[in-house]
Amino acid sequence: MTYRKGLSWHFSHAITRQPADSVCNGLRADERGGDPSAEAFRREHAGYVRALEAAGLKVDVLPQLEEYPDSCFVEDPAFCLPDGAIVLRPGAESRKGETTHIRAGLEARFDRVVDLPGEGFVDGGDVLMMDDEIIIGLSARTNSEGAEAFSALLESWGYAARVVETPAGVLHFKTACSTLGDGVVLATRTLASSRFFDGRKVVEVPEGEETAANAIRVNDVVLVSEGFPKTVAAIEVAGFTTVVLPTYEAAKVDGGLSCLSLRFNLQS
Ligand code: CIR
Repeated sequence: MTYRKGLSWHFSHAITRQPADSVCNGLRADERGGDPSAEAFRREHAGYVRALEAAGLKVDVLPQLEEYPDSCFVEDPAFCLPDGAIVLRPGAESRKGETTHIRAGLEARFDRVVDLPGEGFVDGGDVLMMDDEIIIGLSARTNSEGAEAFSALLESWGYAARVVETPAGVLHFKTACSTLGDGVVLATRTLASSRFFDGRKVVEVPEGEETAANAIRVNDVVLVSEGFPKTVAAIEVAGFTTVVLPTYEAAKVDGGLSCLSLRFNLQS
């Protein structure tokens, strides 16, 4: 695929969803953080929406869905490109029905909305969009059948896709890395030492701050979770402007900054 400047960070719109009261029942790998408070989560979410708006985006906030505790993590059931939106098939049983609801939000913004072909699974959290390729990480949520079908669909739209193995113990591929745009990647040491990013500049997340690897570049700024000063410094040294946001409630259910929105560019 040809290099498309800004594909991974130049956005005009975002779709988000108000966290439900049931977010306290959200999926998580362990109980160490306790249950999130829906009220505190909605406060953090409002700050997140404001930050996206301040970065220049028109943000849709879809209504809360009580029957789906993880539905505020809208990144997982879909993937957006300037050409259209793809409704994915999340790998967690309790999240499968989110697709019908996200489709309605996508149809309000996109003329072209298609379903992931076949029966395989892909979570959007496993899909890293760069400016010259799209990396799909196999994980507990994304299987080969889904990744291959998704990759073929992307290729038919003119995008280069690569399927890789997410390292063991990492929920989603993007739990451990993010694109900062223009070929620069933010990654934990585990991912940085993988061969996935050969030939690219990698900003390594300092040890002990691994949670901060899930950051998002949005137009002129990089949004980073609060509490990770060494990562903020590393991103700034690499030449980016950061905006720090609290994501304590999302973190209790394994969520981060990228998971809370679908970001896309509808202006060419
Ligand atoms: C889940 O396990 O599906 C949610 N509790 C967290 C989803 C985080 N999404 C993401 O990293 N893209």
